[in-house]
Amino acid sequence: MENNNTTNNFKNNFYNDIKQLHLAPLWEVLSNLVTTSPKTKAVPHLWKWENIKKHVLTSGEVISAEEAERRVLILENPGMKGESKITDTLYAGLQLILPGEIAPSHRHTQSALRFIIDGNGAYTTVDGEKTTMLPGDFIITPSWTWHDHGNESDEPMIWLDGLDIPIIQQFTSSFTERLGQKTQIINKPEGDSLARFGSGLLPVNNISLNNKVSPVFSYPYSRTREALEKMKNRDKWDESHGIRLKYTNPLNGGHAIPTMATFMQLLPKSFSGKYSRSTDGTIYCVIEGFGETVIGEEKYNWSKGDVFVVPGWFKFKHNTQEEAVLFSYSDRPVQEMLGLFREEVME
Ligand code: 1HN
Repeated sequence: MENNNTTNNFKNNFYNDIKQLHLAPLWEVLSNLVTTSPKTKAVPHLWKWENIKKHVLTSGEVISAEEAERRVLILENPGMKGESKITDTLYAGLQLILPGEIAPSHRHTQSALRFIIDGNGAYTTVDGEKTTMLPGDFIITPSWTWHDHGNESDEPMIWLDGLDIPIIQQFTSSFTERLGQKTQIINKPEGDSLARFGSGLLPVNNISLNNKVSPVFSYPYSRTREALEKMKNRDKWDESHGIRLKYTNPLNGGHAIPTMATFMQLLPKSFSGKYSRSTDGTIYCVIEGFGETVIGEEKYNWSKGDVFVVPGWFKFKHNTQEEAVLFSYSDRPVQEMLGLFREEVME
C-alpha cells in the first residue's frame, strides 16, 4: 500500500512537473494522433436548394454586397460548427449578387472557385478580364489575383464559392488587400484567356509551362456538357463515378487550381454505382438530374442546386433515377503532391 502511494505520488509529481514546462506525454495521445485510418469531425451533410435558396435571397435584404464585401452564407459542416469549414481543409459558401450591385475588388492568397447555380449574366472580373457567368460555368480566382463581381442583368445570381481557407490557415500564409476602388481596370477583351489557352493551342513564346495555375479562368458549361455528351455513348463508365472529367491547367495537364481538384461528372439514368472511398473529402453540387448518394449507410436524395459533402474516407456510392451531372471539388492535388492520396473501390 505504502509502495503504491509512493509510486502514485511520484507519477503525479512527474505529470505536474512536466506540464509546468509545457511538456506533454505522447503515450496518452498517440493513438489519437496516429490513427489506423483517417478520422475526422466532419460529417456527411446535404443542403437542399429548395430549403436554402430563400434564405440566400433574404440575405440580400439584410446587407448589401458592398457593405458585406462578399455576401455569402457559409456552408458549415455540422460536425465543425463555428469553424467556417465544410471539410477539414476546405471552405464552401453560397454567394448572392443582386442586379446593380458590385462586390468590390480585392485579392488574397486563398484560391477560390465559383460554380454558378442560379441566375443569368452577372459577371466576375479576374486579373483584368471580365467573364459573364451562366449556370454550370466554372470559374477560378487564382491566389493573389484581383477580383470583383457585378450584376448588370435583371435577376439575382447565386453561386457556390469553394476556397482553400483552412489550408492557408494551417500554413500561416493568409494575406489580403483591397484595391481601393470598386472595380479593377479591364485590359483584356472578354473570352481572351479561353481563346488563347482553351483551344488546344498554346503560345509558343513567353510562356512558362511550370505555371501552377491555369491561364484559363472560365470554363463554360456549354463546352463541359458537350464533352460529357460526346463521351457518354462511347466511353467505358467508371463503376463508381460514371464519366468523370477533371478541369485541367492546359499548360501541364495538372489541376486547374494547385490546391483544389475540380471535376464534372455525368451519371446515366438508372446508374447504380459501386461503393468507393478516397482520402479527399469532397463537396458536390448538382447541376442536372435527380439521384441519391449513399454515404456510409445513409441515403441523401439530391436534385438541381443541392450541395452535399462526403468527408474523407467515408464510403459512398451514387444511384440515379434520371441522367445527372455533378460538379465536385476536393483537396486532392495537395494530397497527390505530398504522396498521401489514396482511393479504393469496395467489393
Ligand atoms: C472571397 O474573396 C469571395 O471573392 C468569396 O467572391 C468568398 C470567403 C472568404 C474569403 C474571401 C469572393 C470568400 C472570399
